[in-house]
Amino acid sequence: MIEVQVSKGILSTYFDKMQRNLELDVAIVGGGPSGIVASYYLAKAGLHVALFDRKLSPGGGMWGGAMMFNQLVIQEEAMPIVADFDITFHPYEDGLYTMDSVESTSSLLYHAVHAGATIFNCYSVEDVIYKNNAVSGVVVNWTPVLREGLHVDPLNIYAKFVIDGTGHDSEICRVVARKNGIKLDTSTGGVIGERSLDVTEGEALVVEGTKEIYPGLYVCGMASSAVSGTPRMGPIFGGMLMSGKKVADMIIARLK
Ligand code: 48F
Repeated sequence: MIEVQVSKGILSTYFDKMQRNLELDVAIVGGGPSGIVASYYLAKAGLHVALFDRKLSPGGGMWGGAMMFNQLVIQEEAMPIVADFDITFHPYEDGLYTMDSVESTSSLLYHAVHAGATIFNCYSVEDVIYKNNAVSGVVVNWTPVLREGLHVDPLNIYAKFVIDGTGHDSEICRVVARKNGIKLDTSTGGVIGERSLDVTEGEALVVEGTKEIYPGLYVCGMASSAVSGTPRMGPIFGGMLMSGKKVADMIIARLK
């Protein structure tokens, strides 16, 4: 009966997919531009990587351009990454390029999945697995469960490395520091919080701050600005792409 086949097709393949992703090389929390770019390069290098995003539509702050004007600006240094994702671009002024934010976001997602990354949408990472003074995986729950405040326990997923790509709130860094009484690799040992906007400094420091912030836990994108207390940069996206590639390259160098 076709009606039942449809249901069985979804359930059996979904749970296969989930079981294949219970033990990972890398778990990425947050499907903004930096996390998606990281997932692409990690998967392309042959690593087992899954990305978890709490929203129905991953892509983070990239869909809306700025103030919902759906265009992006990217600087010259990030253009090799734009080429890897086959995004249409137009030269603008002074080494800057513009592109359509919907095409850009969907291209990132398309290429990440085709490179072999698995994306789980509607998953909120509420905690990490923390053993022997290191982060060793993520603790996930359905976003609607958390939104409704339902008292339902999560599931656990092992990963050799976790990437915090949760954007401005650097949620995973916060939870690791708060729950385990440890010091992160920041000047205060905690999450400092992002500073006000400075495009030049913000773009440079977001890439510089992309690093292993605690054993087993890397940070990329705006989460790296927020944790280390560097300026936000607004709707220029080259730093996000370069941060995603940098974190992937760092982990590939360790695992390969
Ligand atoms: O903020 P976001 O787009 O991440 P990003 O890669 O890029 C930042 C830019 O979009 C922009 C900017 C650039 O100039 O400033 O803001 O740093 O996306 C973060 C994603 O993480 C998800 C959230 O739904 C969003 O899609 N997310 C956040 N916390 C969690 C999470 C969580 N605990 N579990 C799962 N997903």
